[in-house]
Amino acid sequence: MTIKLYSYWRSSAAYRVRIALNLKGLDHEIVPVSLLPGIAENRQDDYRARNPQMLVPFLEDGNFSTGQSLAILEYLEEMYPEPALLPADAQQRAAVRSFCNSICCDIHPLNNLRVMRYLKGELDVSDEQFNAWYAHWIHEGFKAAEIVAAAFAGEGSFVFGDSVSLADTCLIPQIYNARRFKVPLDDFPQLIAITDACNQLAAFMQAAPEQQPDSTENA
Ligand SMILES: N[C@@H](CCC(=O)N[C@@H](CS)C(=O)NCC(=O)O)C(=O)O
Repeated sequence: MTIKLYSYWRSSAAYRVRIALNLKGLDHEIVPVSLLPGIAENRQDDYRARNPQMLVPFLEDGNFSTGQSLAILEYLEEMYPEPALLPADAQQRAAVRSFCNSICCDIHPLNNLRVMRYLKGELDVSDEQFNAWYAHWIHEGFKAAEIVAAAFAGEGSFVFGDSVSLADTCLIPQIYNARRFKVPLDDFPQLIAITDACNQLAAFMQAAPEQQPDSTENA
């Protein structure tokens, strides 16, 4: 049975899962869900019935379904363990999960679409204030991520050395977001080197926002 991923091209949470599906070589269908104001397919009844949180990504695998990108990544890892995206050693696994959480729990939620809309809409913050908010949380998170990744710099091209892991699937979409909002990344040379290495791999290239069926980037 084909795996279905409900996704929006610019959703970095969905981008994490797209990378993992590709790295694992899993046959899957991308089902685009528009998050654009005025369309908001994620808020329509049929999508809400599927995912009451009304967010992407959302994964269906046969009769099973779940939302939340980290839960999806862990599910894929347990159901389809090869190639492994978590190390065999429990302590190393904890380190990878910690890195993932630092991005997915401590950066992304502060800068995601509904937070941005609330800041600009209800709170009426200026573009300048908004950009400062956005860059602040990226910088706070990336300062720590750079130190973690730099410790493995001599050991390979990825966050944790020579094996691609869930850490890379979480980092690269967050770098995409930072670049999209023109956040200076000069202080994070190791994160950029990792991003360049990952983006040479077909699994990452094919998961990129501009490669998605609903992308308007090249329209
Ligand atoms: N913690 C969730 C975050 C998911 C999330 O925020 N998705 C955004 C796109 S990146 C979304 O669906 N936003 C729609 C909305 O806020 O209406 C995860 O990791 O899956």
